Amino acid sequence: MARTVVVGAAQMGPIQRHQGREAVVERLLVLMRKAKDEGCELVVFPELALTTFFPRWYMPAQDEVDAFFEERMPSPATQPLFVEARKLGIGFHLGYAELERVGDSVRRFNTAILVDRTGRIVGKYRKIHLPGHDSYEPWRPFQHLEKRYFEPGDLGFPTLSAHGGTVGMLICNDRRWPEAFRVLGLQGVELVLIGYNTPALYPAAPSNSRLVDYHNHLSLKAGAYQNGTWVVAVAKAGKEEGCDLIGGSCIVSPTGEIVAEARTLDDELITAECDLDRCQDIKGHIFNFARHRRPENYALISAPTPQAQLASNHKGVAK
Ligand code: CDV
Repeated sequence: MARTVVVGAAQMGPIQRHQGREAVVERLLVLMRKAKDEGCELVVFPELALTTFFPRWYMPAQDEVDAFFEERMPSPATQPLFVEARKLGIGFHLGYAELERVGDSVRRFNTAILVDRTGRIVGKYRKIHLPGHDSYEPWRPFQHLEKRYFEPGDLGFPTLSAHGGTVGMLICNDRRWPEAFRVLGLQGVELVLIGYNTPALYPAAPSNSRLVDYHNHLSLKAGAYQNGTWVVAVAKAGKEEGCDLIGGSCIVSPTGEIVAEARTLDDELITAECDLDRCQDIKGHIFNFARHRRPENYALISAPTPQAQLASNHKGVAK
């Protein structure tokens, strides 16, 4: 029996700071219903999809930061997503800022969840590669304080059985790291769901800004091909609080080809029929891990970064 999943990538246009959760959830519901109308059984929303991308600001008061976090999922504001998913019989993937209280301590993560077609949370991933910096850097046109506001994910790179296949999640900067894709690939992943918020300007190396869209697709296509997996990558795009975010949401086949791509920087749904059995064309041949991998030569990959490399990374401006 064919294992075909119709997936929707629900790109979002910008969310301004004054826009509340309820208004954002309304937009997500419109996209979810459209996905259902177009035959999707799964719809994928971006990273930190409920608020503006707040790490662009330095906020000394923790209360101000915490206003962007969700202590409960679902919450009264997000419950309509779960209710509608159940009513429509559609799964969804959602990125949000997660605040977890354990006794007296508070932990904060950049998180994504997978919700099944009955409205039940069946998977969670906490972003591991946190880009940016942890203190205010006045030279930047905007901040990128993910290292200040989140701690690195503590769940590893899990996969789960869903939609007839093996599903994994990455969040934004993770997609640039072959190691992240490979750890999913080694678990037989067939569908990788990724949300992102990527500024069009890369302040630390401005001459690379012209390549931001290219590097987005390069990473997604390489991750898909090298691991024989479908990839669904979804942006929050457009001019958000004066900061331009790239679009380019896309669905990539296991051969590394983009089969659907967003054309706007607004709320936009793209869809594709993902035949999970096509993963075998790659997994069973050119990237047949069991036959061709040589892990005895890869020890450096999982060892701490060598001293010589650390020294060269510290030359120039901090990134
Ligand atoms: N949200 C992100 O992780 N954004 C990074 C930017 C800062 C480079 C990204 O990798 O797209």
